[in-house]
Amino acid sequence: MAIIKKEQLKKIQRKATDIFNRTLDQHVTLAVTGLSRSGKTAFITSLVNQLINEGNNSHLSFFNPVHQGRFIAAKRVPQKNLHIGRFEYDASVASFCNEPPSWPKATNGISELRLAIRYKPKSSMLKYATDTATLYLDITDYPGEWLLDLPMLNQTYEEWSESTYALLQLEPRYSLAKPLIEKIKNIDPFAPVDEQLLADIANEYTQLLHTFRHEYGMSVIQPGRFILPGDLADAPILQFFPYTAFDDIDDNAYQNAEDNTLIGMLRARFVEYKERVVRKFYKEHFVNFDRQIVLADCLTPLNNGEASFNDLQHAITLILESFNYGQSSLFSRLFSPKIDKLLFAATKADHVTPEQHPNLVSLLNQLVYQTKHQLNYETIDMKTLAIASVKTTKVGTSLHQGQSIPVLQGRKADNDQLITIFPGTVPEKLPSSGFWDVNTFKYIEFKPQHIYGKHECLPHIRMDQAMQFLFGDKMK
Ligand SMILES: Nc1nc2c(ncn2[C@@H]2O[C@H](COP(=O)(O)OP(=O)(O)O)[C@@H](O)[C@H]2O)c(=O)[nH]1
Ligand SMILES: [Mg+2]
Repeated sequence: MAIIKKEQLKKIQRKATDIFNRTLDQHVTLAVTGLSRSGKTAFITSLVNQLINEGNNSHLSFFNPVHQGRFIAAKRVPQKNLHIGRFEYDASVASFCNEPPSWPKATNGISELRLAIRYKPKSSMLKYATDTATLYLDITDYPGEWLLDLPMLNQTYEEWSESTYALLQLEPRYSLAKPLIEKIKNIDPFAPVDEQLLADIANEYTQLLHTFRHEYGMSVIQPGRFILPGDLADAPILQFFPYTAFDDIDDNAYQNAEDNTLIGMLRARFVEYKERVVRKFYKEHFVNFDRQIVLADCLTPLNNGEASFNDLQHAITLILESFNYGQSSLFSRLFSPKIDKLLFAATKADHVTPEQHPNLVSLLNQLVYQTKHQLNYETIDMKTLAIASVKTTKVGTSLHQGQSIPVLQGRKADNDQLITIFPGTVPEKLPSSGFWDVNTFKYIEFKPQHIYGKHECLPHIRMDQAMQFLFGDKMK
């Protein structure tokens, strides 16, 4: 009899705890973005790897739940949105375990992964209510290029063509775009549309965007979907281009052009793209994000030179528009976003010696905050950090002309050669023109270090600080 009573009591207690747990469960949607090759896949892989292997020599002392001994365990659980691709964690982490190790494969769209993180709540009320609580973390990976399209929502096809044309006038874009601009000049915009011609020129424009991005390290790529189409690859909605000869045509004729003319079709596709691609992304995905990390690789543009660096600066200004929640901003008028914390992280900090990290952060600060005074970020808590999701180098010192200087040691990505270098200094401020003549910074691609299995933690720099800012407050 006594036993039954005890059992029943336990059952009631468990039920009560369940109810409490359910109400105490927290849920955070964390969005990870950045331009292609800024390190999104590496960041998510590292974050998941650190959390699910916590305790196995992970280094997360700046992540409060770990530091305070309240972290219990994290595991992957089925994602919430079944229509979105899965983030390929297993394949990504396996690439670091291979011999020789390699970087995960490049991705071109949106993907998702869900973690359940169990922890002991700190606050006394919660402590007596339940032993453990769970934070569900939905992580979404999406291309930063998609945010570059936001300003298009406010433009007509004519305005967009003109602003794109102005951008194409600047080097290095101009020399590369000249043949295409000439070709566009020579077509009759009011002739009945030739679908093949339109597809061919759109394809040429897309190739040009790839060249800007991948060969010249330019960051402002519009439309962003053209180089990162996700599931829209080859869809006609991505087949249009800026008409670069508006000055030569009659405005009335343009306004009255039917959809079956070349220019009419271009205009119709542009409008369709804005509605079905740009607006759809913000409405279906962006408005659901609670927390956002924007990854920026400042080191590659620094290595590429002035044009590439200035373009990064321009891209960051455009990206920031998506977080400009001021009453009068385009963004707030169109959507009701709810992001309350925004982290800007300078990635690949393992490419510079540690004493350069403060400079890297202050450079990023200047890139981010240059426009801050014009915008209204009151509702968002913002922070900047220098991180390495996957640390590839070891720090040491070396004697140079009788002086001890900090150096890095790592394996070169192309030939696996072990090298020791001083990669150079990072400017603390936005470089002026004179800087580029004396810039000595050298970016060498490193191979990741091998880990012995997926249960081993990847070496990192400040991933714990990133986690603390992004969701540590939800695990109190
Ligand atoms: N040294 C170093 N290189 C990194 C790091 N993260 C990314 N990379 C490099 O940047 C490339 C692109 O990273 P990835 O995560 O695929 O970028 P994504 O296109 O934004 O997803 C990788 O292949 C690496 O060469 C890092 O933390 N340290
Ligand atoms: Mg990726």
